[in-house]
Amino acid sequence: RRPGGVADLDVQEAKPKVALPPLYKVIILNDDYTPMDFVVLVLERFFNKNREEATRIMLHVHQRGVGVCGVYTREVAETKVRQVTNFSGENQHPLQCTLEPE
Ligand code: NFA
Repeated sequence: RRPGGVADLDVQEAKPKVALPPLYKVIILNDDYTPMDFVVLVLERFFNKNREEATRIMLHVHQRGVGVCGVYTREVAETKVRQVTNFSGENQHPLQCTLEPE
């Protein structure tokens, strides 16, 4: 019971709430036209992957159709999607990037 509490029966102890924010996967999708090197560059530039990891993810997407580039809070994930979409469009590549709740 803490100072200011009223009665033992109806005073709830405050439980510290430490809820983590919801997380979102940023996904890239395979297509037949975007060059492999461009996808690797995107993964290095926007998802902070080294060449080896970027190549692994790119090949996974190429072979399986879809792959996770990273997991972020909503605003960060939305920014990544926008950056990839803009960068792909500027370079006339159809690379698609989206976000999904984890
Ligand atoms: N499938 C593309 C190609 O053969 C490469 C690619 C990989 C595109 C991953 C998009 C995502 N050039």
